[in-house]
Amino acid sequence: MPLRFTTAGESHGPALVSVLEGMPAGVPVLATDVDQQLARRQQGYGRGRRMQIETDCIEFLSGVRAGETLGSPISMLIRNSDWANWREIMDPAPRDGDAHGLRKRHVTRVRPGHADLTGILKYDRTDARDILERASARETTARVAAGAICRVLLREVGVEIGSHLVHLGGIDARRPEVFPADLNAAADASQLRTLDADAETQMIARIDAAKADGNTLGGICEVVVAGLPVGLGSHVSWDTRIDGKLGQAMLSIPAVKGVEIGMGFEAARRTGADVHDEIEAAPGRTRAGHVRRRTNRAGGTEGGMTTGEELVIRVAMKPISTLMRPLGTVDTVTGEAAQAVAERSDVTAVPAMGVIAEAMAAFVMADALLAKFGGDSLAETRRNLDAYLARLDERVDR
Ligand code: EPS
Repeated sequence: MPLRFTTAGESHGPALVSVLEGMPAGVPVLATDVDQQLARRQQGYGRGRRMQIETDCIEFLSGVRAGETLGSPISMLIRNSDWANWREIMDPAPRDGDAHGLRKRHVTRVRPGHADLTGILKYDRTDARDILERASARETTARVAAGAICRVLLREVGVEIGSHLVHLGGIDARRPEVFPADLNAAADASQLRTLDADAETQMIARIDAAKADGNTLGGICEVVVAGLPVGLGSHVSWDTRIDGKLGQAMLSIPAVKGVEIGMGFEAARRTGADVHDEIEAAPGRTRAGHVRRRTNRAGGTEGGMTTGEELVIRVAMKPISTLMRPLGTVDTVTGEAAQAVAERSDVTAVPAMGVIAEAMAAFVMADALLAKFGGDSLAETRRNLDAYLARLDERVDR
């Protein structure tokens, strides 16, 4: 069964729901495994007041019993604390509105860069709240919940995922030559999830300046996946290539506009000799097929498959489109020129985006792992993986 997940819920509705289907039975999961990831997503300098209102945690509704997955769909509920303040506005029951049928806190001064305008035109709505409540990045909480379960499966087979922030609002962070042993422990210790303390100080000053100016900032995070076996994904068809799956997953994160794997766009500017990673024998590196790339400019994929080197993905997020110093727009009811609505929002959410990108990477890699090794139970998945690794060993023993 392919691994898939879906989410439901509006930003100020009663709750979010995450449903993950196709996870084998016997994966040891606790609610705290998920809650820890949700807490990581709530961090980051530059968030607005909403993150003080919420303390995200899940309730398992199905699919987990006595600390283990059952193989059935795993559904998780995450309540929105802020709903208490929005009951009337978000009430599913019909309520009288004004002459246009608009309720309190309606949005017609659509924000440039947001889903507001395109959404109301496509779905034929008058109030952009009908669009923005779902377009809100609040939805990513439910993605992180699904990703947290995928992450446990990966951990069980020796795969670890981390991330760090490499750019914010025009300031680059220095990338260390060698990553700390626990990348996330090091990144999470920083308010911006960056490994460069000097850059962090400058970034914080830039966030403060943007806030004072009613402006917003974007940035770039790097996701690193270690321990993957060679051969996840496939060269045989366009929709089995792992690079394509990662691209789709990352570009689906709200406000993400770019993805690079390994050297990414820079590879287009260099010659082949300066791009491709030379290969040498490395007995004992079973997961990479007993070889090593002298460099990892490819970022862990060749031919749409994992190489067994670290997977390195950079994800670029544009500045948030809700500005407290609003941009010019049109009021979609009156047709007149207006200033866009200035709803409460964040100045930047790039550190959180890194955690969301980790979750999306966890889903893509868990899906690719199960596509190759299958298994209705974790033990069966492991047996199949072990048999494959044994075959990789056999090839060098010939
Ligand atoms: C968001 C606006 C803000 C953010 C929100 C995303 O929420 P609110 O409108 O309630 O102030 O805090 O992010 C989250 C709630 C979250 O959990 O990440 C938006 O418009 O996208």
